[in-house]
Amino acid sequence: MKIYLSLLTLAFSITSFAFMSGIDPSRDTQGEIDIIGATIPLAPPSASVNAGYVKFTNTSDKDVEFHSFTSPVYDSVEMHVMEFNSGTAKMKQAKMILVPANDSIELKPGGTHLMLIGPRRDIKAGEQILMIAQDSLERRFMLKFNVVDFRESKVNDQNDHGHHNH
Ligand SMILES: [Cu+2]
Repeated sequence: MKIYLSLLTLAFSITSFAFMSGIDPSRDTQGEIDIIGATIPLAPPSASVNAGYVKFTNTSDKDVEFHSFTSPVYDSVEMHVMEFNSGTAKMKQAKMILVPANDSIELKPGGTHLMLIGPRRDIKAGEQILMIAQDSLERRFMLKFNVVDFRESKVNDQNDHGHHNH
């Protein structure tokens, strides 16, 4: 739990500046959902799944139900909740994520999260991954997830040396 908390703190400090917008201007949803700290922790290159974390704040007086998430970078994105049964935790796919009116929901390690399945290319720390959420009214919300390397390994820095040519 302590680890989770410190990861979250780090995630917020890194990404909070980047999240003033995130709403598709072609739909009339401006200001309704605040998207805070959308983060994808960098996964090993061989990983076939990863997770996405974000806090949604609903500033309207109507519930918002997200029914689907898609990303051009992943084969599929599922909504997962955690189920706790006699001491064990298990992920379970959910049909929707509810953001109650005038309330927030936080997708975080150990809780509800987005499961990112089948990356279509290499994903690097520091880049932004586009995701599109669709709600029950078929409105679309554009989200930008920051890919963050929480390992902060010095060894990794050395390995990367000489690869800054793009
Ligand atoms: Cu999951």
